[in-house]
Amino acid sequence: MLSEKLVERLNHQVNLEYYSANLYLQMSSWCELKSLQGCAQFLRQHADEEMQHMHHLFRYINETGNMAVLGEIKAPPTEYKSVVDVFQQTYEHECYITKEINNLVHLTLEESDYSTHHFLQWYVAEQHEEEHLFHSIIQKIELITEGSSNKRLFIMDKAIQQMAKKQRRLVKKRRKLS
Ligand code: OFO
Repeated sequence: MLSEKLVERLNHQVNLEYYSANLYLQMSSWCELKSLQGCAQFLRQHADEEMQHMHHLFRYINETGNMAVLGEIKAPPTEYKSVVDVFQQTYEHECYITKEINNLVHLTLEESDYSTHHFLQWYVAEQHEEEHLFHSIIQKIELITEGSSNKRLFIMDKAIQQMAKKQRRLVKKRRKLS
């Protein structure tokens, strides 16, 4: 039995995951327009993952006999200074999501809701992976684009495309296991 406060906070997280999906999809559109197809593919795939995060939470709320509620989702930004800015913003966004997940986990302990506490451990592990992933992308971009020639930018895009392919294989593997 979830408390009202926890239902409200879980629904807030549903909407944040939805926003994350929209944010990454919007960023992919910006990348497409700059002919950075590798980055666009990576971000589109990541948007799909965020939708899975949203559905996972949505189902959990329903399974506990409560109403999952989709609220108003704010529009993501459409302008970015550069591809570094795009990935810097993804990293900052993931750090923000981690804080929100941690607050949720803290609330489950305050309310002795060990079932929801257990459920949220998947998100705790996922946030660790995602912060690491986006931080490593920023480091790679900074390394490759030092001097910022277009050729280097092209190499960087290819590297991100390879990461996107690897990520897709991992998602397929996870789906087979679940
Ligand atoms: Fe990017 O992990 Fe969900 O939001």
